[in-house]
Amino acid sequence: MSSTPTGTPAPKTNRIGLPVLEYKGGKTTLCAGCGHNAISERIVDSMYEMGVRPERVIKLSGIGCSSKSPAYFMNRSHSFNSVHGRMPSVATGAILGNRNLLGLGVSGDGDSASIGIGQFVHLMRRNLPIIYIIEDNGVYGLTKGQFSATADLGSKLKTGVINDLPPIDTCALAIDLGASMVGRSFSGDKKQLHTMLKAAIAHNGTVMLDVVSPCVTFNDHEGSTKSYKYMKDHEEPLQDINFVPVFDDIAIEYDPGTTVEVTMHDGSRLRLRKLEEDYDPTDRIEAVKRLMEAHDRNEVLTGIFYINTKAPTFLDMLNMTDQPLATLPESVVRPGREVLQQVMEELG
Ligand SMILES: Cc1ncc(C[n+]2csc(CCOP(=O)(O)OP(=O)(O)O)c2C)c(N)n1
Ligand code: SF4
Ligand SMILES: [Mg+2]
Repeated sequence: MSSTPTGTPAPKTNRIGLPVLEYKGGKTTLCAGCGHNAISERIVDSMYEMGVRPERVIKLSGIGCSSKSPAYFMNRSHSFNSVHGRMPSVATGAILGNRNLLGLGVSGDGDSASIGIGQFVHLMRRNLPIIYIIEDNGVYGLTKGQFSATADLGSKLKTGVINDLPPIDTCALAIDLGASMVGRSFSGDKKQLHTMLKAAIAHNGTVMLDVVSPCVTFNDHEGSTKSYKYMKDHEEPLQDINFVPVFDDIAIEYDPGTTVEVTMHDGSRLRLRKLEEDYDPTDRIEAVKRLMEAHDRNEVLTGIFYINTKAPTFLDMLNMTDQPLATLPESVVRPGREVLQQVMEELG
């Protein structure tokens, strides 16, 4: 290892010569043990490992605890905290304006599937190059835990209100609409999420990752489908799982092809069923079928469900120039007299 002039060992650097510190953000203000914090850590790790220049990244978000989280990673990157549910349109403008940027959208299940569903669906159908992460806890954490549109049917709020609507599966929706890389992970599965994020950085097109991210403050009560007790009552393999104390980060590793029960630090558990190794992630019909089957069995399927590396992106479709629009000279962006004349004649 090399050393500094003072003799202290130089920090380890990545392939572009930056230490991991250059990928960090501000100190989190989210609850200790919130799944969103673990996702931020995985983003830091994967960006560092992939050697992405921080200034190439634009972080985009809406409103919510999840949407606050870009403040807690990659301080050197560009950032835009938009209005609730409106991040997709801001992201579209930013990426169209400069296609050299690496867009990283961080949203919540409320931000994307409730108030923002209209913007979400149009982003997915355009295949804009962006990594779009939904930090999915089934509730509006920031406004004290109301159901979002991804909440499970029959789950109960602390107030006793029962959710009588079926959840929107954002992965099935994204696959149906045209996103070219779609997957689901769990904030506690370090290895899987880390690997999926690295693949996402390398992908050209819309990457939609729904990451189950427990809300330790509002999702651990009797009647919640995420609570420890609910899972204990419904899952036989509970006894094989060690209890993980609240506020401790957990890491799980498991082989593809297995189904495992995961006890989360908020006391709730998820059943994570990995896709088997011979699963064909290019078959979108099979992907949606598998997601629906998993729902019927109350299982949470994780992994890369669908990937299409050949789909044209929104930038291709619009034939966008490589040069950032703001730097184009007037001679290029201003139509000449003849062009204006032609337009006038066409209108006449
Ligand atoms: C236009 C508008 N409507 C409602 C709100 C109130 N509000 C703030 S955050 C939020 C929901 C956030 O939920 P989610 O996106 O799931 O994020 P989480 O806090 O769970 O991470 C709501 C309804 C708002 N800020 N703006
Ligand atoms: S309220 Fe829930 S979602 Fe918000 S920071 Fe706390 S644990 Fe996370
Ligand atoms: Mg939420």
